[in-house]
Amino acid sequence: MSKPKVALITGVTGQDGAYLAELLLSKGYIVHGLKRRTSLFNTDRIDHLYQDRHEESVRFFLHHGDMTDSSSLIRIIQQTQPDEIYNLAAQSHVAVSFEEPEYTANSDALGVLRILEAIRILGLEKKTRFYQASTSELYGLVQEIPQKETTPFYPRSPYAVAKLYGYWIVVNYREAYGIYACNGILFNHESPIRGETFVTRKITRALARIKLGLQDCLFLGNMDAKRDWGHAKDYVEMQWLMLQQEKPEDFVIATGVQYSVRDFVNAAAQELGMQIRWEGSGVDEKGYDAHGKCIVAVDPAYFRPTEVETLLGDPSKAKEKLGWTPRTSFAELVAEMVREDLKSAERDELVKKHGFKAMDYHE
Ligand code: NDP
Ligand code: GDR
Repeated sequence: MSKPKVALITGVTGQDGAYLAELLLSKGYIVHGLKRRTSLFNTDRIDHLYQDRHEESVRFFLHHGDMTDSSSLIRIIQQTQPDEIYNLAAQSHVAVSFEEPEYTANSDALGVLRILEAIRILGLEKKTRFYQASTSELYGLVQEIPQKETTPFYPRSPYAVAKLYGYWIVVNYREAYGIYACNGILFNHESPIRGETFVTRKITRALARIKLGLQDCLFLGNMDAKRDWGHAKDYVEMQWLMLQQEKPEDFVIATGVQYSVRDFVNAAAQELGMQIRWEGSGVDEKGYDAHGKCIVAVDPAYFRPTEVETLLGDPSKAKEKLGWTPRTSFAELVAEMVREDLKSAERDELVKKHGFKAMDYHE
């Protein structure tokens, strides 16, 4: 029997990390996940994968570490000797990056360098393959429609600028040291386990709660923004495939179809059997339900100092070389997210009915 491959995933507690860990375990990998210290449990998304380390044939391990702490990264890579590293850890919220620009640069830009240097320091250049979670945010103020691998970058946030450094340091270490390292330039991808403050999940969660009377109104920022939204579960498969090629290359992963934030609201509402009537424009735009109650409104607090208005990917290269075709349509993605958020809202409704306080969060 051949030895199982060993993978290290940074950001294993995040949306993509959880799906990727699940995928690699299903392929027989030994999976190590890097997890940062938090004051509350943050392993909700991977609890179903947890294996008691005292049991035999355990294949999933968690390690405490941080993208801002070289010593922890070197130690974990030395201990685990991975065949593949998937660098998914990041301060990944664009709006938050305007509030925490220095931390975002430290984790999202220098963090990438720290891992690549760890590979060099430990002499793993020929053994360890490296995947970097690059992003369509690099295109920012778009220079070409649709965006492909050769489209010039124009980042529009501290997050995107940090990821731009990450992108180029990967290219540089590949060329300078022959490391098998590649960038997946992934367009937005969502799922029922998407973070609650990204716009898609915020919408599906809020509308499900509004439907059950647990919330009054959904406040959003720029509803004209357009994105190319795919399903995270489909996208992590491409992350893995990029590391299985003969030569390391960078790939755009996208659906090639674009919708506005308002389109997403309409699709989610429809899924819940709600019809939204829109009135007004700009900051005065409002969405009303069938009883004339305002359930969607604009709050300029969610506007960004510099916005990315439109993103649309051209995944031709991935189609040709990786055999990529998105499996989940926009309508299926919205339906799945709504279904899961409706279940959570129903649970909260039940809890409330019995006099207990339901879980809530504040942005
Ligand atoms: P999430 O925000 O869901 O997950 C981010 C992960 O990084 C979490 O596990 C988080 O830990 C961890 N993390 C954050 N900061 C640190 C740190 N300093 N040290 C160690 N771990 C840290 O992101 P996604 O899963 O959606 O995205 C994965 C990656 O892909 C990110 O790098 C993101 O920027 C990038 N990306 C995402 C796209 C998308 O549409 N989802 C598109 C393109 C790129 P914790 O759970 O403790 O917060
Ligand atoms: P994005 O995702 O910035 O594209 O980054 P997000 O869902 O946060 O925003 C998408 C668009 O919706 C607009 N918007 C709002 N956004 C949020 N979060 N909350 C709101 O209330 C709201 N109202 C309107 C935004 O202005 C924006 O135009 C995501 C992250 O996963 C990144 O890590 C990743 O790199 C990119 O996708 C590709």
